[in-house]
Amino acid sequence: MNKPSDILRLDLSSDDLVSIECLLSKLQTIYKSVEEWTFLEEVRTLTKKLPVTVQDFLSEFQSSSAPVCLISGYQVNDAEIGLTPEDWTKRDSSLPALLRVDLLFVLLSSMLGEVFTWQSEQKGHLINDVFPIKKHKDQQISTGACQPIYWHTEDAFLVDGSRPKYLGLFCIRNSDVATTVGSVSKAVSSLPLKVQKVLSERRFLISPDEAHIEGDSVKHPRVRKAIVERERVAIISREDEKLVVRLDPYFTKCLDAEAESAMKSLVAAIDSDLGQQVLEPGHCMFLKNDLGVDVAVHGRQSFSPSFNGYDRWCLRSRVSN
Ligand SMILES: O=C(O)CCC(=O)C(=O)O
Ligand SMILES: [Fe+2]
Repeated sequence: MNKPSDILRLDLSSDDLVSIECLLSKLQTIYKSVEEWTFLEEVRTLTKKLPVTVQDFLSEFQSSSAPVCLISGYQVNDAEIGLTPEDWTKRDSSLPALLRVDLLFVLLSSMLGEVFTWQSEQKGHLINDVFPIKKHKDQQISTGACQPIYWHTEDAFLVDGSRPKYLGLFCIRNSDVATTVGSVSKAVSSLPLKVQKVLSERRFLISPDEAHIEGDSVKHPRVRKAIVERERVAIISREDEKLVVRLDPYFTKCLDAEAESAMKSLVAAIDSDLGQQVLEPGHCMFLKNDLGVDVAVHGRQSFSPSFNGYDRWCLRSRVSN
């Protein structure tokens, strides 16, 4: 994953940018938020108005074996985007520059499927904010900072069919904090068949991560179910030619010594080929999160937050089939 060629890339041309700006200006006169139901009803149709190069690129990503893609070139106007909020309740989504980014991100994400969210995280806002929040700074959570986020697939604790198929990250502001990315398929295929078999057996327990168990989130049925029922799960399984993955070692308990050792081998294989991508303002990255010829894990380096309004800020989307 270290080689830049491992990530499928598109750098937007000046023509693409002009047509994106035109589209966003028009949409901005109609919709005041990406959460307006009229926008959400129309969004799949509106994706047809994205430049053909972008549509083709995202279709190619879907059908390719690449686990990660990156679209670059969009210019975020840092002065107009406003300060990085203290927490997501303080976000001013009506700021025109921020609304443009929200619209673009939901449009791009909707090319891959349906954007969805969880009531248990950030009060069910469609797009999650990823920036450091003071009270989370030392936690293993995307709104933390001082701990590296150990690599994972998103929502690994959730049952089959409810995890995001794709995860999107759109960078608004960053200095040089790297997102880590790794290929699960490469790592799995480097392991002996005996180890692969152990990983595909129900010998693991995955707990919800801290973002889902904050405050009253545990009241939400899916989260409760995961905590109360503690279902034994497999880390990998196969669906036709594809790999189904739920991998979050930080929150996983291996139920016997063989399972522990298989997990250790998988972790070492992923670590040995873990790549780093510094997301720059305007970068939009999508990861195959759950099912694919290859699936990506992602995480993040630690950093020192300043809480002065200029900390790193990304948006995150979850996309289903
Ligand atoms: O901040 C990042 O680059 C990724 C953090 C993360 O794991 C997430 O937002 O799901
Ligand atoms: Fe994540």
